[in-house]
Amino acid sequence: MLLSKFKGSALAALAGDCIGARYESMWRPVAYQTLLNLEENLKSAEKTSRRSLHYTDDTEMAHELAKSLVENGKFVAKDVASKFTETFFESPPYRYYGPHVRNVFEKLEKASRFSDLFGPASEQFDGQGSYGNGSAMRVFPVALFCHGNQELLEKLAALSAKLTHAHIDAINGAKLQASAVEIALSSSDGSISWLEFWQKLKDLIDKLEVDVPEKVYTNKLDMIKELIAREEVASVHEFEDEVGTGIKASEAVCAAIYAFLMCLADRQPSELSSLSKVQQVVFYSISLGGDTDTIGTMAGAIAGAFYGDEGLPSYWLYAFEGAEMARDLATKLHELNEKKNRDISQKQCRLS
Ligand code: AR6
Ligand code: MG
Repeated sequence: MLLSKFKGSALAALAGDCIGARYESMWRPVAYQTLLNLEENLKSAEKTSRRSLHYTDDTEMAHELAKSLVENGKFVAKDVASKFTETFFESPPYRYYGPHVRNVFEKLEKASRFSDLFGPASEQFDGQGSYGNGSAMRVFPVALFCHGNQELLEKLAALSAKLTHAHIDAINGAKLQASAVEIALSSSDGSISWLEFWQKLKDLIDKLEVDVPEKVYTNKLDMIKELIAREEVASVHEFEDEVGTGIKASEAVCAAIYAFLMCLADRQPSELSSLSKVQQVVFYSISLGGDTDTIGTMAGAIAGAFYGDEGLPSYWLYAFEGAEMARDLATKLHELNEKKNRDISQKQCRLS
């Protein structure tokens, strides 16, 4: 079951990115019927073996991070930074990187030759660091790598974020998103209510937002709880006003969490009921509009880690660029996790 969850997380993250990227520049809600029509078109990918949708920077960076973790068996900041930088400079234009992250890669490569790994990110935006969602959009491999070790998860989520995003909201966003994936890996459908899931995230944010200028995640998580508990489902416009769906980590991470929790609470729109649970989460998250590829990929990573890959349509493996890579990296991260557990139990046997 755990392998299915690892693969589900990586594949649904890919799907959310590839599908969401179609609507990224619209900056308005996406109609359910538009998404259902796209899904219908994807079905032909299996017959023609034609990759129909490209992934963007979200997946590119997540896969580079995963490769580094797999190759090294640990987090090596310099290797992650050089992998991010090399792929960035080789990227086709349709990866659509964030507008300012190029500065970081140029400084990492040219100015410091990877000797100062965290300096360039901390110089962004007059020394504030970026609060963009780029730190959280790529973090799910950290959750898979650290499964079962929350302390390590928070440490690596922060380190991986700080290579490009030094603002506290971007760092906390990466920790929150990785933790949501970890809670999803550690629980199953029927074993946890939406409110229990929400409470675990709130407990984490209460701990993280002690010494911050503004408790952005605390406020947004409280609002999410209120919106889900409400009798009438909030309109996307109200959600946009109250929580947001933009390029800030605090908005996109909370939008992804909201979409997942709405489905866990069985409040997903009836128009999507013909789809599997994971598909419902991915499509519902994209329907919110805004930064759709990044909200889609983060909601997908959580939903896939929760429901596993069984509910994913087989044509998803053919429809998206990078699907084999996603499955392969998830399998390798799972193997690492199994090995770590074997090593721990052997050590315990020797000690007893
Ligand atoms: N002050 C003012 N504006 C800021 C600040 C700040 N401290 N931090 C971020 N912004 P960036 P990303 C604004 O460039 O997070 C792609 O589509 C500023 O307008 O670091 O890596 C990805 O797929 C800045 O350009 O990019 C993601 O969805 C923007 O936030 C998305 O872009 C994004 O920060 C974000 O990528
Ligand atoms: Mg993107």
